[in-house]
Amino acid sequence: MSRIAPWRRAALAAGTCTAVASLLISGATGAGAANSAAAPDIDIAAVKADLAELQSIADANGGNRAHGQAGYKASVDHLKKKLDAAGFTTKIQEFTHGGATGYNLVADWPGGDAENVVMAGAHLDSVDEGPGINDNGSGSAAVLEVALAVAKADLKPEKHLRFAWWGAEEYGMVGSTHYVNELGSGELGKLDAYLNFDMLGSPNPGYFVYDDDPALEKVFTDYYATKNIATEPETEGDGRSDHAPFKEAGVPVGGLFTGAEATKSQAQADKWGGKAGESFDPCYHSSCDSPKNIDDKALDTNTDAIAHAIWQLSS
Ligand code: DTR
Ligand code: ZN
Ligand code: ZN
Repeated sequence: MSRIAPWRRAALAAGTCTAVASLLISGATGAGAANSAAAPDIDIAAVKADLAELQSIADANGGNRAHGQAGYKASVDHLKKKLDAAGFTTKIQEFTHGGATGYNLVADWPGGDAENVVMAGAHLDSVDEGPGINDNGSGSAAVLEVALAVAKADLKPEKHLRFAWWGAEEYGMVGSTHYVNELGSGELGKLDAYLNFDMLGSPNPGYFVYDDDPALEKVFTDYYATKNIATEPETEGDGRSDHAPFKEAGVPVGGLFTGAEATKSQAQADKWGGKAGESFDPCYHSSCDSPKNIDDKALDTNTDAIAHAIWQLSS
């Protein structure tokens, strides 16, 4: 049972959660944010190198990076090593599911107001069928490279920054639910935003922006507008990824998605290219979800959008 911070419960009861969220976020998107340094461009080559390393980890561990398999823990250890070297305070949170131990990796960037936390996350586990490079090496690598860019810039944000990589999402957001339930209402109440990134490089990409919180949605839609990229509200995934337990606990959520098993409409093909009727990701949950199953432009653009949101929301 997830907990809701008392003041958030009151807000939810009064139906003013979005207004409260907008109030919380507006501080980050107000005049002060306009003066914050712009986020750096994240090198897509670094993201692709992370994906190659995740593929190698799967290759060396039975072909997957699934919960309960050696490839998943090797993925966690690989990312933790990079984050520790960059100066993050990291923690591996264990949980059990299906008789196997699962692991969440949480990395805090030292500094910022601990009472106002901006968090970004992605699930690091794959399905048993394959290496899970788009689902969800893409989100995991994008969040990793943005975190490493924070460290490289030695960012001193107003708000505290926290990054997380979840276990056992494919079993029903098990790792992220465990994290939310263990966090406690006091700490949950400090989360101004949780941003989720699951499948950012689908080969026939759509640019879908989570529409759960208007203020967070606007941070992304405004960014894509500057790139002349048309977006659509993300509606397919309600309750289907790691933002769900945070939303249920009253935390404002946002995020990005490029499409899974759904097929592209003619209107979407007109907007984004490709053919109507094509699956956004024909290798979804399949053994062919390898680095070849990535649209570099989509992954590059989405990674830069994450950096923009992190810089803006934490300033
Ligand atoms: N649950 C994700 C895939 C997924 C399907 N629809 C959405 C919408 C938004 C985010 C993710 C997804 C998975 O299979 O990991
Ligand atoms: Zn999946
Ligand atoms: Zn996923």
